[in-house]
Order: sequence, then structure tokens, then C-alpha cells
Amino acid sequence: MPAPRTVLLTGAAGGLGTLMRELLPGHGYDLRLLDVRPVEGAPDALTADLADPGALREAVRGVDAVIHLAGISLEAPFEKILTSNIRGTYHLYEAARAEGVGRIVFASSNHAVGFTPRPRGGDPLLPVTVPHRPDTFYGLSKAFGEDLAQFYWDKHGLETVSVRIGSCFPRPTRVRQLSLWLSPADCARLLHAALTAEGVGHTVVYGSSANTRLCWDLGPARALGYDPQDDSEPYAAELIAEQGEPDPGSEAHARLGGHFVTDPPIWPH
Ligand code: NAI
Ligand code: 15L
Repeated sequence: MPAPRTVLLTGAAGGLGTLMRELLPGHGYDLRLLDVRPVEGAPDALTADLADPGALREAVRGVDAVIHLAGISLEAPFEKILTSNIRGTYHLYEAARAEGVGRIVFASSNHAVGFTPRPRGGDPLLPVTVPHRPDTFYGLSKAFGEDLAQFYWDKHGLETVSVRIGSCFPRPTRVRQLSLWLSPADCARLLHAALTAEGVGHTVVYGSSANTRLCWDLGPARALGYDPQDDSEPYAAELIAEQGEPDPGSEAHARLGGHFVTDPPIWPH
């Protein structure tokens, strides 16, 4: 596949979308932006809902690839997750299939496997092959997205890299993020690798920087050509002084998904 140049970025008004629309052009991309909300400073951005299949067909027409960030990014009532993340991601894949788009990079999450026990010191790093163990309806929608991606590859030859993102923010703000942090610059490197690697079929990777406290295997991401440059460790002393060491006996620390595992469920009322 020739290197993609024109890329649709969904969720462009969000936190990660805002960071990526600043950084990805530096890797050579022309971005088409989409969000259900107006995108600040981008009057040409498409304002469209993932619930609108016709708008998505127009949005993907002529692009080489899609980076799919749009959706609810935290736990929410199931009906809302169903509309934006499950049905919405389906609509996007259908639009991409119908318009012959070759590849999607899907923003999956650590919460697709959030109930997985967090490796302790000396344990092997978590492989991407662990079974789905979502910790929330939100995580369940990411597990669905990964399965949808596999299905569209097997059935229709539409490629996806599903990136199980850890925590991508300008800097880590919680002790838990010391193992999961993905710096914005590394995120752009990883998305670039996911867009340009040859023959990915459907590939699942973990997405973080090369953190000293890494708990998962970055091998599959590196195999795409990702070469992370950042490490959360310079933030460790300050965060631990502020928040203390995580309690090794707590359920939130024992599982990859942290507090998403232990937060009370959100019911539809
Ligand atoms: P965010 O909540 O800041 O941005 C999401 C964007 O999607 C928003 O601008 C929102 O308006 C848009 N959106 C929501 N529903 C939509 C719909 N129905 N139609 C069109 N647009 C819609 O989230 P953030 O942090 O930027 O995350 C981006 C993606 O990456 C999300 O899919 C999230 O689940 C995933 N992710 C992010 C992580 C992080 O650390 N930031 C970690 C793991 C996954
Ligand atoms: C996610 O999936 C969320 O979208 C993000 O806001 C963070 O909460 C992140 O996981 C995390 O686990 O820190």
C-alpha cells in the first residue's frame, strides 16, 4: 500500500485530537478533521455525528486512511456508549468499506483489557494476546471495536491497527500513569508507524512511551516501526511525593484498568 497522505482524523476537537492535529502534519499528513463539536481554530473541519452514515460517507471519500479517535472516552451509561462508540464505530467502518479506504487506526484503550491482573515486579510484560477483559461499558466498546476491526479485515480486507492507548496527555498526572503514559510526541510517532507499516491486516498493539515502569509489551508496536523516545520517569518523584506509592494490596492497583475497575457502575438514570 502506498504511504497514506490524506488522513481523516475523527474526534479532532478532543484532547488527543487537538494534540494530534498539531503534531501529525510534521509527519507529512494532510488532515481532514471531523467532530460532532466545532473544532477550535479549524473552520474547515467537518461537524458531523458518528450516528450519521451519510455524513461519514462524504467524510471518508478520497482519504487514504482514517485515524478514529471520536467517541465517548470515559465510562458512561450503556445507551450512550452504544450510540457513539459501538454503532458509531460500525458506521465509520461501513463508510470506509463502501468508499474503498484501505486502513483505519483505531483508538482502543487499556480498558478493553482492564480487568487483567497488572504484572508485578519480575513478571513478564503483558502480551497483546491476553483475552478481552473490559472493566466498563466503555472498555467493552473498545473490545467491540477491536473485534469489528478483525471482522472488516477478514471479511472485507480493510486493514486496522488497534492501539490500546494507555494515558495520552501532555504529562502524567497520576502515579498509575507512570507505567501507561504515552507522550503526545510518541503518540504521533506510533500513529505514523501504524499508518505506514506494510501488511498489518488487523494488528493490536499497546500504546505507551518507553516508560521505566512499563508493564506491557511494546514489541508489537515496535514491529510496526514505532521507536518511542519518551519516558515518564522524570515525573515519578514528584507524583509519588504528592500521591504516595500505590497500595500493592488494592484492587485498583492489582488490575491494569486501575480505578475504572473499582468505580461504581453508571446506570441509565
Ligand atoms: P475526548 O473525549 O477528549 O475526545 C473525544 C472526541 O470525540 C470529542 O471531541 C467528542 O466531541 C468526539 N465525539 C464524541 N462522540 C462523537 C460522535 N458521536 N460523533 C462525532 N464525534 C464525537 O477523548 P480523548 O482523550 O481525546 O481520546 C480520544 C480517543 O482515544 C477516544 O476514543 C478515547 O477512548 C481513546 N483513548 C484515549 C486515551 C487518552 O489517554 N487520552 C486513552 C485510551 C483511549
Ligand atoms: C482511557 O481510555 C481514557 O480515554 C483516558 O481519558 C484515560 O482515563 C485513560 O484511559 C487511562 O486509563 O488513564
